[in-house]
Amino acid sequence: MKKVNRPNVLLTGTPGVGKTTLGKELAQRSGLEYVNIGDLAQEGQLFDGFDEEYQCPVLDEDRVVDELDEKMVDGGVIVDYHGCDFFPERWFHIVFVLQTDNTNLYNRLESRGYTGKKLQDNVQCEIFQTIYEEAVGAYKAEIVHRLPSNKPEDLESNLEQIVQWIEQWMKDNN
Ligand code: DAT
Repeated sequence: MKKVNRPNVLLTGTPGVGKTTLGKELAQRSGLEYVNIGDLAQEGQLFDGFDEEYQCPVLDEDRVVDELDEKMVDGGVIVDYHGCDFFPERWFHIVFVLQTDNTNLYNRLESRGYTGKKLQDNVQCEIFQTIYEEAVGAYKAEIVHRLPSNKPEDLESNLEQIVQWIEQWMKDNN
């Protein structure tokens, strides 16, 4: 990977944990570019089939990777997605897995309109730390960090920590 002067940050975790909220605010404060994979796929129709069980289109992971690679190679991108094992490992300098307490997450997803199996499965995904396991399986353990994402104070402290990490990374790499 060519040398870049700004890092790429992955924000991942179960739907509803607060990736988008954190990612957009982090982009404002750090000047890095925010990319929401769901939106990118929607805009470019980067789908491959339809999931009958969850009633949603299936992401075409290869096309997402192709679409983003050039931008990622330049650095300075914050990526937001509820999965992480299909991105090239070389893309990310740090990975944050956001985590939310069950009841809290249940309420957030319910107010988003999730019901039945979709609601249950997502809460279970969080209980079993599925995305954290996926992240440590896909990236070096030392770049994967868990962040609590329950209350507004968590958002603020996560923002401060990540902004500080980005600033330090840029000092060390420029
Ligand atoms: P995601 O992008 O992971 O699906 P989101 O950013 O859309 O999640 O957030 C889901 C809901 O939770 C939304 O109503 C905002 C709220 N939220 C996010 N972070 C929070 C925090 N730290 N404290 C309280 N509520 C939060």
